[in-house]
Amino acid sequence: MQATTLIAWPARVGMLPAAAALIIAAVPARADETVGVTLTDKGMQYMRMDLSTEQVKAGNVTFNVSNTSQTLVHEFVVVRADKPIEMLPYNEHEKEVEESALEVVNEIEDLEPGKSGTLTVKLEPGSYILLCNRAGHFKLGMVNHMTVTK
Ligand SMILES: [Cu+2]
Repeated sequence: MQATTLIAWPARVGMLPAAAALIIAAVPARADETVGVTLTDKGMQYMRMDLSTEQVKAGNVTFNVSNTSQTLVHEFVVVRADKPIEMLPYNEHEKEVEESALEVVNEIEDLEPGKSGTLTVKLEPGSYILLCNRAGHFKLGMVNHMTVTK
């Protein structure tokens, strides 16, 4: 047991720098991140947005968005915002968040019932709010937040 260790040790040390260089070359600076998004409702009674993770690393982030609704069209909007969800500017008349007053990164519009959509965006570190901005849906709870780290 001891003899084996003594023979193997120098050989492994000799290989280390080459192996390490290979690994550094093969791994990209940032791995892309994927977030699963599930949009759920019981008509206009109850809504929610669930995320597979609420924290990702900066870089390319792909959202795989599923609209599980039987009847309603939803959308998926990515907003960069440091403020809490309750503090987003809201238009009571339109029953919508004021997107024009926000830093909207990108969105998937008109996701039909039972359909899925994909959105890839490049995200800087910071706080983000993800929401559906169809009339009334935000206030019914189709919203969530996500943190992007360095
Ligand atoms: Cu919606």
